Amino acid sequence: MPVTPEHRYDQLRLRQWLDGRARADGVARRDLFRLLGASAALSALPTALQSALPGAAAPAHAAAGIRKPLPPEWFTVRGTNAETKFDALAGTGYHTPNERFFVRNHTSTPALDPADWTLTVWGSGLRGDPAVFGLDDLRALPTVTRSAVVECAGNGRSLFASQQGQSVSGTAWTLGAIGAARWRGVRLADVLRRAGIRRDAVDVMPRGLDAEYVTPDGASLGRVRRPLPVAKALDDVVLAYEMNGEALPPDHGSPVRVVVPSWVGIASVKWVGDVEVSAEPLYSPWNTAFYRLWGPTHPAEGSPPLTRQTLKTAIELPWNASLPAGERHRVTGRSWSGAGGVVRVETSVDGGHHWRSARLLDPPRRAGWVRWHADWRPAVPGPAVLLARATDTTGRTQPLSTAHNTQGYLFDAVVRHPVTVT
Ligand SMILES: Nc1nc2c(c(=O)[nH]1)N[C@H]1C(S)=C(S)[C@@H](COP(=O)(O)O)O[C@H]1N2
Ligand SMILES: [Mo]
Repeated sequence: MPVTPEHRYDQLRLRQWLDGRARADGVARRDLFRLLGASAALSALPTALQSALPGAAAPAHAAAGIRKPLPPEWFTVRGTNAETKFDALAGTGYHTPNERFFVRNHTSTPALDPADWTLTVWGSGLRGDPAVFGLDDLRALPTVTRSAVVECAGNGRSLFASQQGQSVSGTAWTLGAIGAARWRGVRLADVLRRAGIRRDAVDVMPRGLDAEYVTPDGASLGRVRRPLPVAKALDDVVLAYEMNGEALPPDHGSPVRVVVPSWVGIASVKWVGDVEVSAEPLYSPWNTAFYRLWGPTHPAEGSPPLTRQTLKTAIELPWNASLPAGERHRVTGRSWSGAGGVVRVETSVDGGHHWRSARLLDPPRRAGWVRWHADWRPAVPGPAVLLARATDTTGRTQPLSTAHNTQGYLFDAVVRHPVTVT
């Protein structure tokens, strides 16, 4: 089944909502009217994604609600979240060790006992009653292992400010809100079929068992949940219980999480406890108020909900790394694209006048990244800027700037990485 372009499905879904044929529990009506364009001029910008969280006061090696150790050489703590330092990925291989994988928590990592955990699949899109699966029931189904990155839609967000002078709301990630893992589990499609999904089901909404998310304004948006069109849900989505050969760690969704390859990280719901299968379209705050593009170059009513990730490159060096002059340095990095694999990476040390091909160490992989390296012998001491840009299987190359959007999603511009030649 082909995945319908999201903008077409979104228009249909909105019309159905207007006709009273879609469900939007926990979504403010004004957010839906804004998407319809009915009150675009009046609508306030969402403020719920502010990065000012109480956790900011915590020491830099701990984040409220994250269970695993966060050594400062591997992580930057940002509120309830922990960003992987890209230089901590140098030499770690293709997959990101679980201990170094970034964490994005709306609230806190919950303590769930795998022995009591169940997954309930329910809703108007099933032929009959809800179906309940325990972990053993999932383990009895055919297993699948998929390598995929999980990346936050806001990865790179701070570059809107630091590189383009634009203000955006949300966690000020640099480029480390991404990791690659081998996810082992079962196909969501197999579970939905066993639960008796009907042919007229349209949306599938997994929901997390972590606490309700309360915005900085004090509004509870309910538990983290986001609808997936049924075509994507039946395509390559995994219910994962293992990550890189280990039981899924608590911070990454233990005992079971959803993994939606190539899509924005919010789709990959952690600690999943139920999945609503609906014959009517569904909304949640995570496909209405958040995860759409608003800004001068986007439709007044906002873009369709974000689905695929964009194209990015990161260098595995600290910001302002010192590199001795007159020596050959092997600059390493990674590039990735939600639209398909990366086929070319080029670097420039003269502000983009000349570009040289980097050596790719991996074949292009859908939903994955490629590692690369390029040698550089800087002659003159002083500040310098390294540029690297990727081209993906669709032929798209990273641009020099990204069109602004108020929530700072999908930054894809070439990053100017400062270093100091000593
Ligand atoms: N239940 C639940 N699922 C969630 C989240 C969350 O806070 N709660 N955060 C989402 C977001 S925004 C991202 S980017 C990814 C991060 O996955 P990770 O913490 O395993 O790196 O999980 C997604 N799934
Ligand atoms: Mo995210």
